Amino acid sequence: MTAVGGAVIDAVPPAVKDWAIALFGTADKMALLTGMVLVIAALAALAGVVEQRRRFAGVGVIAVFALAGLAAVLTRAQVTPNAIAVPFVAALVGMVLLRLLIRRLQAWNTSPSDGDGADVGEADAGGTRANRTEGGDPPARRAFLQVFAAGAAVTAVGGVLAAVWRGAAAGINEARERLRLPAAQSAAPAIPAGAEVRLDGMQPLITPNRDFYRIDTALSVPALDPGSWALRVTGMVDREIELTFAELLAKPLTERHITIACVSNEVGGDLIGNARWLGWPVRELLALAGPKSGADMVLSRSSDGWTAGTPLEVLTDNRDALLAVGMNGEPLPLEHGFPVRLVVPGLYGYVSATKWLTELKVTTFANDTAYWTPRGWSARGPIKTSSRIDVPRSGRPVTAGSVMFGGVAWAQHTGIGRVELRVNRGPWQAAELAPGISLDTWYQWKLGIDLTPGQYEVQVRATDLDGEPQDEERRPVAPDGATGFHTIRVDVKP
Ligand SMILES: Nc1nc2c(c(=O)[nH]1)N[C@H]1C(S)=C(S)[C@@H](COP(=O)(O)O)O[C@H]1N2
Ligand SMILES: [Mo]
Repeated sequence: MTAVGGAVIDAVPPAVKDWAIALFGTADKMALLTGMVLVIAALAALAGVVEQRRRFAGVGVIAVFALAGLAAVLTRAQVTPNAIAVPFVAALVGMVLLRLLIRRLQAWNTSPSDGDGADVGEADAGGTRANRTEGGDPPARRAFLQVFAAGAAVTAVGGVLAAVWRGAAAGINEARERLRLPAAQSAAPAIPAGAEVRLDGMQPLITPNRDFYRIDTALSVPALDPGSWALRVTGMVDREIELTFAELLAKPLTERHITIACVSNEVGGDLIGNARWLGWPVRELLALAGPKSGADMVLSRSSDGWTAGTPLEVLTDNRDALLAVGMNGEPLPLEHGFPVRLVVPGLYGYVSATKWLTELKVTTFANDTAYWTPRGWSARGPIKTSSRIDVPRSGRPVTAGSVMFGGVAWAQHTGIGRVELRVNRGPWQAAELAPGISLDTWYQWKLGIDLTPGQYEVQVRATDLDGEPQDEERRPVAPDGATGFHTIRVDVKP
């Protein structure tokens, strides 16, 4: 089912831009899954109905659906024996169940007076009794049983799929729990005193793993075995390289705080987080491979075939672009790319932060296209300087007097120079900027403003360390990131 979903996602025509945009979000994944469950339920019901009319017709419906599932699995990049077996097993279970239930139903229909319904449960027994009191042919009961048969078939199919995936994920979770990451050779710089502004309602400076936003196209989280994981460096290189997880852990590792953000983050949104990442600098791996002249892009690929295109220059300059294995002192959580992902300071996730990483292909922007590029998103995605007001919460009333404002600002890899607020489009007032952990992380800020009772509009603006203010013009997230000032309404009570 997830393979079908994945194929659906991939098949979205690039022209259907809004669709693709929506899929950056996580809630839409639920909508897609719900839609698929409904389709499967409808198909199962259809199988039940036609099987009743004609023997094996319903079995045929299931077979066609299973073949569609198989086709979907085979067109996915990650074809595992399990994934191929799933449609077969599910179809077989569905067919056997359907035949059994239809036989039971037909036996009933030919002798309506026999059978007490005890072996099909409470609800069915009730239904049977009700029909019997009406006497004659029980179409209501038949319809009920058809739905029951269909429901059972759906449950069987869904159950097999879920069990196969859960079994795999549980094993990998155990492997992750057992894993002990080595200490960093180059430790993360200490967090400066005062970097964390302690105001009620502020987000923590370091985002805990469980609260870290999650964005990807994966309907089920890939469960990769670190024991068999390998990263291949291919394409325009002097030497192709294959690196195992053990080899990666044996490298001198670097630990850094880096704030990553999603291109779909709206102004004021929460698709951004700051973590302490442990990994090996990508530039060192690329240096071993030796990129050929003319190459200008690295196409990174995940186990499920998703790709990001990152400028080669960004991965080879002095910034700490990492092949990350650790997040806030633990192995990467499965949802955040276990066992290995990319983390690149200064670029949106869709062009850099490949989770469940399996390949780095050195290539060119002219010859290769990453996943989101034909779907309405820019091939290049540097993070735009931005800022957010977290305190007070928009629309939450506050008391007149000195009202405390607080929030974050980021200009990854350049650093924040200043943050200002303005009330009702008045003059900009400088906020108190806390020291940043590094140029690659967000900074926190706060400012008390005296306000008398009334309604106010408050805006925030960040300026980077090069003196570039953030863009005032309101632009949507597509094609390369939203701009505009985060604006909140404040209701000041006497
Ligand atoms: N394999 C894979 N990696 C991916 C994606 C994806 O869809 N598949 N999405 C990217 C996007 S758009 C973002 S914003 C970041 C989000 O990383 P996170 O979920 O760890 O916050 O992952 C990136 N890496
Ligand atoms: Mo993203």
